[in-house]
Amino acid sequence: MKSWNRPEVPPLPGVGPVPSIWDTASAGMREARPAATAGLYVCGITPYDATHLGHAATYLAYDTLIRLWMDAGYPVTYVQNTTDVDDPLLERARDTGVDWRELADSQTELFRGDMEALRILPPDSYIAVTEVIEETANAVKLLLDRGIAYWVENDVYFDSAAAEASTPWTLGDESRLDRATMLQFSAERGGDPDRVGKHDPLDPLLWRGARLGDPSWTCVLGEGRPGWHIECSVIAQMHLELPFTVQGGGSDLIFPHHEFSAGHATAMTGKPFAELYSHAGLVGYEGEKMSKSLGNLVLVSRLTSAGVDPRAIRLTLLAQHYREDWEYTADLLEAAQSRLARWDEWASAATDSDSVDAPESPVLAELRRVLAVDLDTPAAVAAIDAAITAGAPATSDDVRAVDTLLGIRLR
Ligand code: 5CA
Ligand code: ZN
Repeated sequence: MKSWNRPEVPPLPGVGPVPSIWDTASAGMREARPAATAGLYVCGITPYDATHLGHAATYLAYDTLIRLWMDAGYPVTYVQNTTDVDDPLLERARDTGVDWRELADSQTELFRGDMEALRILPPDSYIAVTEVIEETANAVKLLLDRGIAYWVENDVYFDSAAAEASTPWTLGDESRLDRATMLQFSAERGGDPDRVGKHDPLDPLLWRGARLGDPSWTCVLGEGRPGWHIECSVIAQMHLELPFTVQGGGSDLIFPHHEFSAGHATAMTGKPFAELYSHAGLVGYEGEKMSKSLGNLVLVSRLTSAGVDPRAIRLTLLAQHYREDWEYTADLLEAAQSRLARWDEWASAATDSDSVDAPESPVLAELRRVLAVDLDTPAAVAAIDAAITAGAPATSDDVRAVDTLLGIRLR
């Protein structure tokens, strides 16, 4: 599927450090040091009600990670999916009387435009689930043949116990949650722990047999469509070498989604899925997690069409640490707008330092230092504020560093 246009990332003098990030699976800070090429998979949107500030914050976190890898001299292969066929999307299409494909296409297009406006680097492979139905069905067939999946009526489930017995994956490896929490999250996040006939209430759906009025495809399993976790498992395996460097997404995906995407992949390949499992905090609004189901959304496109500079939206998000849960308020956007004006003024008086051979400026050194420790964008923002307050005139390298590492092109 078409991705979106890539913003320019200017080269900087010298080389940045390899970033470290928090790893959910080992509950610690780990150096995200790529083998040769950095491999990144970030779970994409389910295309309806795109793009709210929670989505934008999550994609911005991994955009920052990519910028740091590039600055450290690593090539990056970045893969993202779009869940263009799934229960909530189909439900929305039915409720609004829109064809589900049309809904998915138009919302994906809106998302592309928002990502471009925010200058978020595009994935190298942007893959819709409907593009990999056959591959997914084959993957499920493989798991059935190996005895790691089983039928319940027309549907196929992953057999967690069989996977634990015959593969290196263990339930809880990625999420580190106790069983009671897993059961709760399974019920809240698309699972069906109460389905009769499953071997374990936590076993997730791999394949959903055709239902009347539901889209379905004919393949090795008969008629149906993929379950949720298997889609990311298959798409990642098609475009990245396992284990790839970082699996990313919002913290609402820790369980069951990332736990089982990894479990499915390991069951298929015998290899770990990713080296690191990274999760962004959730953005709230008016006291709740910003979510499509609650409808408390602040959409990027609504802000930009009201005339808000997308750079101010980006700066609002950068001023928060990606791993914290936080709540959006209009005050935060206003603060970012004033900050952006101040930064623009600073940049407009920049003296020419130029040339990639010049030594690292103090501003660049500070940005590199703070960002390399768990993508500390608030500290990077504070460093620019401090340089301006200290009255140090900007050099063109400083301005370029803000562009390359923070993705904000000052004027
Ligand atoms: N299509 C699946 C992933 S395979 C999905 O979760 N789609 S989504 O549209 O619900 O979310 C897209 C991405 O945004 C996911 O990484 C999700 O974790 C993240 N996300 C959703 N809501 C928020 C929020 N309020 N704050 C931060 N990130 C969020
Ligand atoms: Zn996913």
